[in-house]
Amino acid sequence: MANEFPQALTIAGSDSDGSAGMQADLHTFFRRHVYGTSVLTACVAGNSYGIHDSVNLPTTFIDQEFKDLADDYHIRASKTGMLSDSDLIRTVIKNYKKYDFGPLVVDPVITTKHGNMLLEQSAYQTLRDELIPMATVITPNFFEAQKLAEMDIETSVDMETAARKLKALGAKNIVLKGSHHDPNQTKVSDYILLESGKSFWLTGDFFDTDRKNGTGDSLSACIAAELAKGNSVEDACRVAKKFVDAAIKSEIQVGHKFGPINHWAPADEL
Ligand code: PXL
Repeated sequence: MANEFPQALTIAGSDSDGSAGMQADLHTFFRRHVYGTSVLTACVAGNSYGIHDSVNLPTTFIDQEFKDLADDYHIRASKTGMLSDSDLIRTVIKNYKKYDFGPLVVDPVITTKHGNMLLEQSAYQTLRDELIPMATVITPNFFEAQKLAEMDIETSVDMETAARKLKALGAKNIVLKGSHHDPNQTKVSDYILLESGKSFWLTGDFFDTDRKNGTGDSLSACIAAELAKGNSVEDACRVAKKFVDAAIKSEIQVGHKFGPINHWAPADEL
C-alpha cells in the first residue's frame, strides 16, 4: 500500500560531530524501523570537546521543508529538538498547525551537556508559553524541568510536583528525566505523568560514563518513533528508556571527550 510504512519527522538542528541533534534522531528512527524525515532548523559546529559555532536556517526555507514533506509523505509523529530563537519556534508552530504531522514530542532543548546555551534567553518564554502547550509529550531533563517548573527538585516527591506543574503548562504527557549527577548513585529514575492522570517511574541502572551525548535527543526520538508505529505513549516511554539505557551502557570510542551513545547496542525486541 502506498505511503503506509511508518514515517516520523525530526524538527531539529544538525550537530556536526553526529552525536546529538538531528543525527541522533535519525539514527534512532532508523534503529526503531521508522522512516526518518527532517526539517533542519539550525547547524551547530562542534565536536566531543564542545560547540564552537551555530547558524539558524532562514524561516522561509523551513516553511519550504514543511511544505515539501506535507506534499508527499505520511508523517505519523514528530519531535522537536534545537529551536534556538523565537522566530524559529513560531515558524515551527505555524507549520505544525497547518499540516497534520501526528503527535508532537517536544524535547525542550535549552543547553548541551557541556552547558552551552542552545536556546536564546528571549526564546525561552516562547518555548514555555507557545510550544509546550502543543506538545503531546515533553521530555525535559532534570535541569530543564527545574527551570520550566520554577522549582528546585531534590526528592522524588519534588519530581512528582514538578511533573504536575509541567502538565499545567499544557503538555499532555510528561517524561521527567531523573538526576544523574551523583557519581555514587546506582540507579536513575524517570517519572512519567500521562494525560489520563496515570503515573509511574521508570528506573534503569546508572552508568558513569562521559559518552552520553545525544541521550535526550534519542529518548525523545524513540518516543516519536514508537508513536509513529501506532504505539501508546506509555509503551513508547517504556521502550525509549530501555533503548537509551542500552545505548549508554555499550560505549563506542569515537571522539576524545564527551562522546556519543551507541545506537547499535539496543536489541530489536525492546
Ligand atoms: O543534545 C542537545 C543538542 C540538540 N541539538 C543539537 C546539538 C545538541 C547538543 O550538542 O548540538 C544540534
